[in-house]
Amino acid sequence: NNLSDDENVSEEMPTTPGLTSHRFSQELSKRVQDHLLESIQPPGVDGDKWQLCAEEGKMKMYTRELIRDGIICDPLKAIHKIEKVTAREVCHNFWLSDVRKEWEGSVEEFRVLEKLDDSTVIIYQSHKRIWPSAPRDCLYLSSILKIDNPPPTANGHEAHDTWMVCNFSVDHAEANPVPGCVRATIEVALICQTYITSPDDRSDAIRDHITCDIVYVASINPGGLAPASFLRPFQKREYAKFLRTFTTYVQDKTKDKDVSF
Ligand code: 16C
Repeated sequence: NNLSDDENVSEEMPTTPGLTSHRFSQELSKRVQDHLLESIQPPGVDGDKWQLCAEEGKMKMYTRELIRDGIICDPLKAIHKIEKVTAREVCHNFWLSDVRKEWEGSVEEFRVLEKLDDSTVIIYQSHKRIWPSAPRDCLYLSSILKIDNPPPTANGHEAHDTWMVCNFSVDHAEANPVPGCVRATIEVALICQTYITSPDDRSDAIRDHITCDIVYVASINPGGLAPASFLRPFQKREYAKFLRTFTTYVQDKTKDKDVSF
């Protein structure tokens, strides 16, 4: 039996995330509730506002057109199913600063500005420049949470566990605007649920019987004008690249390790 609860988890891994209080607690909790009410819903349930824009294996990406003050801010919702990893492992690798550069290809500079509690940090990051646009940076709070009472799932099965990472733009005294750099604002959530399938192939390795359902939602305001003909295909490509790279990264990283629920 290679099941273990806490072995193999980095020391930075919070054991009881989301339980302390800090100056963003209320805002965080409101956003988490909204994600659990809305973001977690499969596309199609609320009047079909989401349009399927890409499909790759078990990954489906949906978007809808949204322009704010002339700026394209199309939100994205992606759903995915990956084998042999748990919700905790996926969320942990998405949240943990130490491994960010191992999978996040768009980041140039990355700094943790403040640690609000064991599961919540404020991050400044700048992104690789897309010529001839102005460079972009962003400043956001990032929190990892275990969700104890998730809403019933649309697939009719009960998840073994539910984890979430919630990222959203905040202000911070140590990250004043950088001259020449356009600040993007973000609202991102990664919601993951572990399912354990019954062993029908005689394999007794627990990892072979684990599946993780993923919902990833992102609303990014790039903070300045960029032509739609460039931005829409660019976003689609970059989100797909991220989902592919990140999920493969987590699978590779965990495959020889004990399972961490
Ligand atoms: O969620 C993701 N990553 C997290 C950790 O980094 C975090 C990230 C948020 C992304 C913030 C993006 C801000 C502007 C991006 C500038 C684009 C640079 C790309 C360079 C590529 C060589 O939650 C995964 C994020 C996946 C990112 C997809 C990219 C979406 C593009 C958004 C619009 C960019 C406008 C650029 C204008 C020229």
